Formats: sequence, structure tokens, C-alpha cells
Amino acid sequence: MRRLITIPISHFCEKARWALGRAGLEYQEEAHVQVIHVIAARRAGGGRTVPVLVSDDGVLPESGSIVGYAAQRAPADRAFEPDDPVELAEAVRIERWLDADLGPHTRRWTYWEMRDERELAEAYNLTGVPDWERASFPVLYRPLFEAVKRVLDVTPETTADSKLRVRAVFDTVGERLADGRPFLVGKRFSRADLSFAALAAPAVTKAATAASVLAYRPRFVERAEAARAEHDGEPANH
Ligand SMILES: N[C@@H](CCC(=O)N[C@@H](CS)C(=O)NCC(=O)O)C(=O)O
Repeated sequence: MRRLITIPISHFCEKARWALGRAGLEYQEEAHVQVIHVIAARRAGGGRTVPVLVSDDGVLPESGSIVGYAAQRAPADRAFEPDDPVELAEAVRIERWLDADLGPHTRRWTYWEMRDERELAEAYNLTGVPDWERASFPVLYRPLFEAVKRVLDVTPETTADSKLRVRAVFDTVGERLADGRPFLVGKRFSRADLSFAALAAPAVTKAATAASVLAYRPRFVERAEAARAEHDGEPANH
């Protein structure tokens, strides 16, 4: 059985999950909290980031290679790579651009929103992790999140910059779709659309996620709504 090593809330991991699911490929997810994921990723044969896919054909330590692996195995009615080689190159180019210019910035923004939100982190961050990681999370939370903030350089200044970068990517994608075309490349859903949806999700679903997971934390919902209003051009009150 294929194994997919993940951090459950990671949107790069969601890219990989989505691609494997779309292709109808079975896998067992092995989810870990941040920092502990490095041990799991290395043990599986990857580097320090997740997702890592372990399959009979080898170890794939990058979301992009996992998406390619899944796309090559997808049945025709679930294909998500264009047949045309020029369009395929364009879809991969857009995916790489989103990996570099969108993913790290929606992630930093999310960690900023989760700062000092231990209850939110517990509700949101631990899906599927081993019992011992869940049980130790109350103690691990502070050092883990300090480490994540350091590694990802999460500060008020960098977060403000990341929000601008997210907005710039949304504007570029919006321009590309401005003529009414439903997909970023070609005439059907492709890995470019999949990547945009997965990596943009933290920026557009924060309010919905927070509302469903943590209806009892209105402060987080307020912040997310303020961010959304700000993006829509309305003045934010928070
Ligand atoms: N280029 C990698 C990026 C993956 C990535 O940044 N994963 C994050 C989780 S969202 C990670 O493992 N970060 C841990 C670290 O950098 O130590 C890919 O596409 O798989």
C-alpha cells in the first residue's frame, strides 16, 4: 500500500492528497505534527518537508512529483494533465509558480492567524496524528509553534508582505480567467487548477474553517472576516 507522510493542515499535502484521490489511487496517510514530521519524512526516505509518497515505484519527496505520479496513472475520465505538450508545460509552469509565490505566503498568513491560538491549533492541527503526538500537544504546542514561526519567518512585517503577495497572485489568476474561461490552462481541469485551489485554500476558507471547527472562537472568525473584507476592498475594522 502506498504511504503518504503529511502534516495534516499542510496545503502542499492537500495538493498531493487531492491528486491521488482524483486519480483513484489508494494510499495510507501517516499524519504528524510539525517538527516531528521531519523524523517521519526522513525515515520514509524524503527530506525535511512533506508530503512524501512512498510507493512501489520509489519515494517522491515533493508535492509536484506526487501530482505528476498521480496524473500519469489517472484514468482518462479523471485526467488532470493536458494532452497537448505545450499546454502541459504551461500547466506545470503555473504549478511551479504557485508553489513558489502562493503556497509559502498563504501558509505564513495562516500561521500568523493561529499564533497564540492553542485551542484552535488543537482542533485544527491534529487530525489523524498518532495518539502520543495528540497527548503531548498541550506541552509541545509552544515550542513547536515557536520553531515553525522561526523556520517560516512569521512576523507582523513578513505576514503583511505575504498578504500582498497572495493578493498579487489572485490578481494575476483573475486576469487570466477574466475572459470567462473556466480553467487556467486548456479546456479542462488540470494540475494548475488543482494547485491553485489547494494552495489558495487557507486564504479563502479561513472563516468557513474556523466557523465550522471552532464556532466558540468568534475572535478568529472576526479576524478572518476582516482579512476577507480587506481583500474585497472594504475597510477592515479589526
Ligand atoms: N516544495 C515542497 C514544499 C513542501 C513544504 O513546504 N511542506 C511544508 C509543509 S506545508 C513542510 O514540510 N515544511 C516543513 C519545513 O520546512 O521544515 C513540495 O512541493 O512538496
